[in-house]
Amino acid sequence: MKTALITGITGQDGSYLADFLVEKNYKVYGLIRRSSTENLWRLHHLHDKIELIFGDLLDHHSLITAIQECEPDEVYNLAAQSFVPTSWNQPVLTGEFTALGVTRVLEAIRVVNPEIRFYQASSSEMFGKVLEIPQKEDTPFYPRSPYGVAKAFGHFLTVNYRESYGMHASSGILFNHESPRRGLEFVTRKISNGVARIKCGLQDKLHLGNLDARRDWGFAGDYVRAQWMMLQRDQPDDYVIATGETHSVEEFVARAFTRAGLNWQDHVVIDQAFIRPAEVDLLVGDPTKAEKELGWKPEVTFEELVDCMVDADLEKVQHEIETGETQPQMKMRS
Ligand code: NAP
Ligand code: G4F
Repeated sequence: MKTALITGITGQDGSYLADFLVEKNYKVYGLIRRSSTENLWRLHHLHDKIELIFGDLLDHHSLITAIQECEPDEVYNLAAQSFVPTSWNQPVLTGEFTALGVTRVLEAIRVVNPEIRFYQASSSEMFGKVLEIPQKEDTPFYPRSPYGVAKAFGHFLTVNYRESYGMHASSGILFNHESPRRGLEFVTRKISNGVARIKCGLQDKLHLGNLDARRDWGFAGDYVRAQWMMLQRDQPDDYVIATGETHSVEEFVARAFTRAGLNWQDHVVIDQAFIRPAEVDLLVGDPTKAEKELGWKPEVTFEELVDCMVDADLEKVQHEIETGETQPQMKMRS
């Protein structure tokens, strides 16, 4: 039985990766940070199948202790401040988590056991103002947010530890991936949740920013499979993980409202509060290397992804109404 430690296990990808590794008969540990309110909703179904251990990417000592206690074969570093707009409001903290946090994890591995295999959650946000279409592993980076800059640091540090110390450190350059477990602040889930609430009469308008931005959207369940595949290779390397298709936010909106039998033009309001200081206009990845070397292919199409997110939120909102558990929508300015 192999052992894995996942940082960021409470997040979208962490929960899908935990599902995947439990299914593969791994002993799974998840690193969580202390919180005054419970935030384990994505993991409840795994309560007797994984173990949680306290630690924080800001606290080097806690990472060393966690790795010593779990004795993992593989570490998946998914923890990060991952919301792009927050990176302009909290650029220093974003650098601490998302950039220097990678250094702390890699150093902890190097000190405790450099044979541990390491996965770094790099991002297509590093391509930013893209210098090539589609984006490949060797496309130069031009990040457009403090988040993108921090991810570029983590990416090159991973390459550097591989080259400096011969560590089995791989970096997945993942394009946007979504699911019913996506955080409510990201545009896809904001849309699917908004559609469900409008359909159920809980709100009438959905405030959004730039509808022209284009993203290469895939399903998170497909993408965590690629993360695991990278660590099974004899040689560590970097891989673009993407569908190769790009769609605008407007296309996502139109499909989501149609799925619920609504006309998006009746409900969507363009709100300057959601326009970013610098935008990433177009992302589309070329996953050829991952297809050839890992044998990885996405299985869920864009249309299936939108439909499954809307259906899941419709079911969730209807259930909340039936059980009287509906929560007021808090106003968030980004
Ligand atoms: P997510 O849902 O926002 O989850 C982020 C995770 O990081 C949460 O578990 C969070 O814990 C944890 N975390 C944040 N700061 C931490 C700290 N200081 N110490 C320990 N844990 C901390 O993100 P995701 O969508 O699953 O993405 C996973 C990773 O892939 C992230 O690194 C993200 O930047 C990267 N990525 C995501 C995408 C995408 O489209 N989803 C694409 C490319 C790359 P709390 O629950 O305590 O906040
Ligand atoms: O869903 P988003 O917030 O995701 P974004 O910025 O592309 O970042 C996500 O994907 C990255 C991979 O490329 C990850 F590394 C990162 O951690 C995160 O998971 O925004 C997508 C697009 C943007 O162009 C944004 O301007 O949607 C546009 N948008 C339009 N209206 C909106 C809104 N985004 C949000 N969050 N909220 C809006 O109201």
